Amino acid sequence: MRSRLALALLGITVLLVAACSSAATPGPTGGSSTITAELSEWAIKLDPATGQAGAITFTVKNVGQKEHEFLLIRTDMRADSLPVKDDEIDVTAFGPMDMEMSTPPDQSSGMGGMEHPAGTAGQLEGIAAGETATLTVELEPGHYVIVCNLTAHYSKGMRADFDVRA
Ligand SMILES: [Cu+2]
Repeated sequence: MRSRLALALLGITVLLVAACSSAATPGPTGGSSTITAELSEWAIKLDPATGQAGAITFTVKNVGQKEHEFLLIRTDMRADSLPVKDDEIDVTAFGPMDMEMSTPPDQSSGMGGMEHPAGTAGQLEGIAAGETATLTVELEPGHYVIVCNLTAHYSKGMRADFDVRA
């Protein structure tokens, strides 16, 4: 009985610690305009996880064994609480990223080959194991998430929070 309670308390403590460490920790310094991202099974590691508003270059390394992709989404949601549909993130749910509302989300064309699909702020597709790709995007201050949206990769842990400071 007693040890059960202790275990339960321990579980709660672990959850609290996890919640705290995954929350954004705003610091006094600005972010970086060059970010290194490491993709693997099943994680996305950012160094650093804070960018400086303006042109930001991501150097994306696939250090895993499988092909991955890099998808940047602007949203206030945390990386681990995005809506999942059919084992993928429905990026069109985030709406067009551009300030001008000229291009509504297009349901028919799909994601293939589009450089800047509705709902994303940038993406790199089909990064083979061992490959490194780069992406430079103009970003405004705010919260972003980075995911790999290949089937089930997000759910397995390929997601990261990313903040951009003014
Ligand atoms: Cu992946």
